[in-house]
Parts: sequence; C-alpha cells; structure tokens
Amino acid sequence: MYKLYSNPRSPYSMRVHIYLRYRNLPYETIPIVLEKLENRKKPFIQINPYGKVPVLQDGEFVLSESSAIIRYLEEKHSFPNPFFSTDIQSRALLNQAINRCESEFCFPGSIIYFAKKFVPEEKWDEKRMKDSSKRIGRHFDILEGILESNDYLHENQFGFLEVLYAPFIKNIGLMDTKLPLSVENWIKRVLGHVNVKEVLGD
Ligand SMILES: N[C@@H](CCC(=O)N[C@@H](CS)C(=O)NCC(=O)O)C(=O)O
Repeated sequence: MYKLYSNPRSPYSMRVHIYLRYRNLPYETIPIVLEKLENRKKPFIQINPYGKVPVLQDGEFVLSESSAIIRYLEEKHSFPNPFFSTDIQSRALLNQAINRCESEFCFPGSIIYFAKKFVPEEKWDEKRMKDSSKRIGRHFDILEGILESNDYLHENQFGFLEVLYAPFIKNIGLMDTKLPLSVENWIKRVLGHVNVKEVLGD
C-alpha cells in the first residue's frame, strides 16, 4: 500500500490526498507535524532532505513534489480516463498549464497567504503583496479565455489542473483579486467536486 507523508494543513499534501481519493487508490497517511519541526529532523529529513511534505512511498521508492507524485501515479496505473492523453501536443499543453499554475498562481498566492496568516500586518511587504495580487489577476484573466467556453481547464474534464489548483483556490478570498465570472463559477465547480470536498471540507 502507498504511504503518504503529509500534514493536514499543507495545501501541497492536500493535492495528493484529493488525487488518491479521485483514483480510489488505497494509502496510509503518515502525519508529519510541521509545527514541531518533525520535517527538519530524522527520520523525515532522510526521506526528503528538503524537509517538505508531501512525500509518497511506494515500497522502496520514495518521491516528493506533489505534481511529480501525481504524475508518477498516473503513469504507473492505466486509468480509463488518464490525465495525460497520448497526443504529444496535448501533453505539452497540459505541462505548460501545470507550470503556469505553479509560477503564476501558487507562487504569488503563497506570498500573500503566508503574510496574511503568519506575519503581523505592520511588517507586510505591501508592494510585493500588491504585485502578487496583480499577477494572480492577470493569470485568471488569461484563464477566462478557456473557462468562458469550458467547464474545466484541460480538454474540458476535471483533471490534473483542478487537483493542483483546488487547495489554493480555497483561499482565493485572501488574494484581493477581482475574478471574471467564468473563473468564479469554475472555482465553485472545483470546490464542489466530491473528492475535493472530502479533503478540503465545505
Ligand atoms: N513544491 C513542493 C512544495 C511542498 C511544500 O512547500 N510543502 C510545505 C507544506 S505546504 C512544507 O513542507 N513546508 C515545510 C518547510 O518548508 O519547512 C510540492 O509541490 O510538493
């Protein structure tokens, strides 16, 4: 059975929980208490020297990075509705969208999230946070081009991208960004997905 080293408040871990439930793959969760810095100590630091969750263990094989974990499991199992199509250009476009999700949304989003959750307001780097909000706004304006005529981002099916975005769009209210209606509706759709709700709650 797969083992998933994870923390219940970690959005990157939540991605993998959503995915494992979506694919109905049995797994055991091994909680890592970040608050007690368990991630920085042995034995976890030997499992991932970067000290980050999630980490998947498949027998002797150990893999970190949420996106790489999901991709590995997709490639290992032959699902009837795989996230990656056999068409090389479709796969390339999905990879492009995955990279943009990380760099144009999750990265600027984490700047705002961590400031608002963990830094006293008088110490906020307002300019950096405003620039991050703008970047997120631009990203969703671009995604509107897809979502005004599609329910989902890639090939109009709930898939890899929705799994990656889900835990982060849950906090979209913190991002001070005006969203196009089609994006708001997509967010509702994703957060209403049964496996997303199982992991993130209502
Ligand atoms: N790029 C990594 C990011 C993982 C990550 O940043 N995990 C956070 C929790 S959400 C963590 O373990 N932080 C602990 C630390 O950096 O000390 C992924 O996609 O899995």
